[in-house]
Amino acid sequence: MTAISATEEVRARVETALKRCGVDPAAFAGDGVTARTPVTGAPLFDLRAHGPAEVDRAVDAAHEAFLTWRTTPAPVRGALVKRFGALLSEHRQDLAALVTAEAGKIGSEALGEVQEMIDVCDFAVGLSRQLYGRTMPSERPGHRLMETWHPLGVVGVISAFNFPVAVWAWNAAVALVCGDTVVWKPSELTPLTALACAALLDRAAAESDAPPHLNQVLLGGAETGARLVDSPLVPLVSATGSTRMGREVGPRVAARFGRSLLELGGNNAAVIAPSADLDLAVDAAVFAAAGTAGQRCTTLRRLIVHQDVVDDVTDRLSAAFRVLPVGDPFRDGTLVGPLVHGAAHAAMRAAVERAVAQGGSVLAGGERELADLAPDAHYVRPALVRMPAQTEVVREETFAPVLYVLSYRDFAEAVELHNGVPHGLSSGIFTRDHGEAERFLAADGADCGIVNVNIGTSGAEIGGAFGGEKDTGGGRESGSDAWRAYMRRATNTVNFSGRVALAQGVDFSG
Ligand code: UN1
Repeated sequence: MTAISATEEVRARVETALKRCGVDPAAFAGDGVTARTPVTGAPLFDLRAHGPAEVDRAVDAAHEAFLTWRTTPAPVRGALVKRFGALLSEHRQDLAALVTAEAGKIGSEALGEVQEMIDVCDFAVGLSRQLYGRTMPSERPGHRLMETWHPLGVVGVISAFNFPVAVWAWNAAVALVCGDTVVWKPSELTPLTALACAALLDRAAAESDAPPHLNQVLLGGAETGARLVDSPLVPLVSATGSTRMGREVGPRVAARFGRSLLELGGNNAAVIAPSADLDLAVDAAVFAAAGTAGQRCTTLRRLIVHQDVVDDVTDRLSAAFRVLPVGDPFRDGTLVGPLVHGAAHAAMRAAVERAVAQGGSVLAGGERELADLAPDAHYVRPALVRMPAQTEVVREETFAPVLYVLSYRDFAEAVELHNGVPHGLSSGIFTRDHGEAERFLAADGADCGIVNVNIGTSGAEIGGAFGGEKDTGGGRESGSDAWRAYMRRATNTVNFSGRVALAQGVDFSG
């Protein structure tokens, strides 16, 4: 269990997976973006970053494709997404291997992420026959009042390393059935995974006689993203990443009256009430806090536990954290893979140090592991830190596995602590008290976009709308009626009365 795959082994897996998906990395060779693996911390391939002229060309080509795609019947657009979903199923192992290699996710979570793509394709295919508008009763005789939803245009998708494919797929599958085209700027940490997905989508498009350039990938860093964000031919920018990134993207898009759909950070909490089933609560908390090495935007970062059960909960959690198998995500049995890079590790160390300085005590974890076997990688044992209060560091999002534990006396205090942070993404309560659960779900309960009962904060299904409030950015993606963000609404009034009848009873006959 302790051995770490050699970089050569990871590179070989990556090459095989890319080849099967139809990507030759040599075709993308150049400078500007280095594909790395957090499994060993080593570089895999040097890739060419796209310059501003290429961003513009990609957007122009996407706009050109949009002009055809917008009049392609939505169910026909759905047929393309159906084919894409089938290709994703066929290549699920290849894509999962790439996700593990570039994002460091364990096999089961990497496969889960690919499953999320397949599921959202299914969802979007159904949606392609359900882009419903409403009809309303007109106040005028012989008139019909209705709304029509039309395709919007080119959607710029900016995605993060931690969900290198699922979040793009939420956007792309829905955007495509809505009649939009996509230009995708993936995280520079996960370029290969993006190229593989794009190649499969191109294959699906070619097999479906769809126009070229429905989806294009732009490799590069912040400048590449900024060029996309500023493009007037991109009416919607859907960006997932840090709150800092969202603060730049949102105003820039708004300045040109574009729309942005922001899915930013989270500082997610769960409340454990005295009536909770503690076995269930602890199991759920361990996955939510330590899964994906604490690098989900939905990761559980704060646990707010009733004072009567807090010692019991921390004892159980400490025991669980101490034995979590940390190691090579390619190995069966590993549950916690590496952090994505050294900066993430430095941020974790700094947060734990600050927590201690602010009165906290580390109950378990926090140490670096496997440094002898993989000196350039960053494996850590998830940290459990008991805090005397919701101090400054607790109110911040640190993108690493650090779980702060706070205690509360009454329900109102629990909700206040819960909501007392800038972010508002995901939350949960563990309780057997039905009334308390309902109060948590109510208007004056948890203030997040995702609020769960007896479920941790991470691992949402694609059928619901995903996103959150406050510093999380307010966007909603994936299921429910999130599709509306990808379309424009036209209100239509049709007069079949044969005479002029003005609304609000206005008489203009003189
Ligand atoms: C993210 O971390 O950006 O709910 C997305 C979850 C996943 C998606 C997370 N379905 O944890």
